[in-house]
Amino acid sequence: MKKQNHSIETLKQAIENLNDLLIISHVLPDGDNVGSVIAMALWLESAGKRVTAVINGEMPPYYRFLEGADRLVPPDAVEHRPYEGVLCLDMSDKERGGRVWERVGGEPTLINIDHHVSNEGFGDYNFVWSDASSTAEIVTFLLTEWGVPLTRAIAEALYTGIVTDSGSFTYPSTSPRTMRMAALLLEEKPRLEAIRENVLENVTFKRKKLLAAVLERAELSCGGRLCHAAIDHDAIAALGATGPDFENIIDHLIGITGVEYAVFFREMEKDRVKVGFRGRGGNDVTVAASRFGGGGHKAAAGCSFTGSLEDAVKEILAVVRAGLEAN
Ligand SMILES: [Mn+2]
Repeated sequence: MKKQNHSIETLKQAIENLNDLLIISHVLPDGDNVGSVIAMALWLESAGKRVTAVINGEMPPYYRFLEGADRLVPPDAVEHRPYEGVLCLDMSDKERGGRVWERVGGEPTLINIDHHVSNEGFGDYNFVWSDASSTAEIVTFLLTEWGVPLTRAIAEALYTGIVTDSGSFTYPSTSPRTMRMAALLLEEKPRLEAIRENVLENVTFKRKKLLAAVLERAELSCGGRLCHAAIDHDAIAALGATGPDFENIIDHLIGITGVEYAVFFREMEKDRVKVGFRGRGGNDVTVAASRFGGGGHKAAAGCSFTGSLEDAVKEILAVVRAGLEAN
């Protein structure tokens, strides 16, 4: 059962009581989690806390320009010791933190700040707004409510998080509050051109080649309403593509004229397939994703499949097609 949110004041008190914090987010880092982690780390460090901020995977090159990005350490570099608190940002559940938990000793207070619909409140303190565009939007709200002065570096990190997670303010989760939070951040004059050049218009040759390989494998079905593509581990290895190269690649499948449902299959290793779902036109992709143990938002979800790439495609598309044909 979903737990109720703690009040803004209770949450602030909980964080202020902690002097030694680990800040973590989900594996396969994206703009929202990198931005939110950086913003919280910059604030808590300036407040005199001992802070270990984690980048849970390879730092995507697009976010390296952010001030504070170089303070983030990979899970392997996290000291294995007790922590007073773990601040979990943009994580639908505890497991999304992956291997970093192996480094966490003691009985830390867990603080959970997130915007995923499937987040049931795994923290000792929870603040989950499933209607927010991004965790960065929530962090902006909390920091300003708490009277934390926003610096340019904090604003840039959070603005990047909102821009990336809201599809540059176009996803349905974009609300008047999203714009109000963005307006507060703009007061600090984040370098918009740097955000555009680094985040929105900065694609490596390798990633373009990966996109070509994915589109080469794309197939339409259900009268053109469904588009899927599957790429095996050997092809990925031949391209040298890694985690960050795959970010948003599925948008190129859902963005095809007439397509209202997209599924992308990426073979991670033998018998493990990562599956991404995107929907539009009212399709709720969490229905299929949750059937396979995953979750996410109505328009964007994911799951991990144990079994061959072939079986993943067969079994998951069967569920998706049955859903699509029913409406
Ligand atoms: Mn997010």
